[in-house]
Amino acid sequence: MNVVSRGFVGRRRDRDPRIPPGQYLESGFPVLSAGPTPDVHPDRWRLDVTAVDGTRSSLAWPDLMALPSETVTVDIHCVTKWSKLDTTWSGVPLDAVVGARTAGATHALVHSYGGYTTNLPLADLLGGRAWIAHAYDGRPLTPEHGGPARLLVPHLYFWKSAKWVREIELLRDDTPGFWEALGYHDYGDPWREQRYVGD
Ligand SMILES: Nc1nc2c(c(=O)[nH]1)N[C@H]1C(S)=C(S)[C@@H](COP(=O)(O)O)O[C@H]1N2
Ligand SMILES: [Mo]
Repeated sequence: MNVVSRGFVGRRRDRDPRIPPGQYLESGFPVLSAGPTPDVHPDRWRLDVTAVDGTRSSLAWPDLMALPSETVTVDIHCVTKWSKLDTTWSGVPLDAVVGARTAGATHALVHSYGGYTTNLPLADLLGGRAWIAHAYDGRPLTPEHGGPARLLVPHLYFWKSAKWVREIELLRDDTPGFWEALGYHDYGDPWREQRYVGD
């Protein structure tokens, strides 16, 4: 590739190398929800982890808060083509949440309050690449963005980051979630533009 032209396009904000193909830079924070925002108070919030043998563990809000949180700055990419750079979240790594319960599992189906679901390979939830996020920009996560807590998986299209997370169901097989059953890509890698089935 020609070094001069690469330097030239690199100065354009909409060609920031952190923006995946087909995406544009968004500076606001759009709200995308397939249904109404559920009202989930931390007092009644619960996160269940269901293992492949059907056994279930359940975290209440104080349990989540007692786990070590990380603060991360990541880029997020919605399949509707906006990308937002340098978003800062605090959350508990999934490793600490599903950690010892993964025997026999290859995938997860993540369930939200309100009924939304999304599926991911278990490996994409582990290794410090996914969090149960409870704060955005140093403040508690607002309800429209998934508060009190949402999944954050920034390396996949943002529809995989289930808001109002309720349950992580560990599975021996892959099962499509809400958008995946409607024709969206099963995996959703923004760098490979995996928007729809067949991409
Ligand atoms: N429970 C739930 N989670 C969801 C969604 C939804 O409709 N319901 N929309 C997804 C989509 S398509 C995107 S782009 C992001 C949007 O998150 P935001 O509204 O905080 O920007 O949430 C994802 N998680
Ligand atoms: Mo999205």
